[in-house]
Amino acid sequence: YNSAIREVRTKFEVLNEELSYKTSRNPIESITSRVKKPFSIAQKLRRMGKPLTVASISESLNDVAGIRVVCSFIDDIYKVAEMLAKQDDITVVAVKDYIRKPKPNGYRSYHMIVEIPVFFSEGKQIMRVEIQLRTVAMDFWASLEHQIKYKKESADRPEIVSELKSCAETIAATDARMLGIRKRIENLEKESEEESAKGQVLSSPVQRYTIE
Ligand code: 0O2
Repeated sequence: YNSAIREVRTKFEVLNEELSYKTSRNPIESITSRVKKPFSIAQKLRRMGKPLTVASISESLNDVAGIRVVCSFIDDIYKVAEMLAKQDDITVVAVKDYIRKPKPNGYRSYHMIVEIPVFFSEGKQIMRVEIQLRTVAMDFWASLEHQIKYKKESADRPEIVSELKSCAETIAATDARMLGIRKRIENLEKESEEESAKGQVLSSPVQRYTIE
């Protein structure tokens, strides 16, 4: 599972490096990963009514290898997810778009389950990896929500649930505004480049005359 994580991580790092040259900014802010702990694996298998065997882990669990990709803007998530999905050694098994359709508690992220071949000494093995893509803002909410809610019954009180959801909506609105600001700046830059290109065309006959 660690090897599968390494393969997928490298793919995202390569995409980030290439895109940062093309766009002069980093679409990916950070990449973290984890292999699910044996205790959590056992708990999940028991919950699913599956036997606690190695075969059962690889057949029933999609999230033993998990990688979290934190992007700068919402459109970066869809861009890098699409670029990964197009790679011919990657098979997308499932997608859950909790950005277009957030969870009732306000949770937002783009989840993908992918299969990737990993080459070991005895041959090739197809491994599954769960990828969570989210913005910095979505990650901020999910991390804090996980910390304050984890195993705490009082966190299920309706007023707390609704306050957390309202925070998620404020954060989502800010994400959308930040994307809007970036796009406006990009358009202004493009306009000014076009203007200066026009200026060069207008002045070129004079320059040519001077040179002749
Ligand atoms: P950990 O420690 O992150 O591994 P499936 O996995 O398909 O059987 P499930 O569990 O409903 O079904 O999958 P889903 O909805 O894709 O969510 C899996 C992971 O997303 C969770 O992993 C969390 O990391 C994250 N997640 C989902 N909902 C929430 C949420 O409401 N709040 C936060 N903070 N994170 C969420 P695990 O296994 O719970 O934990």
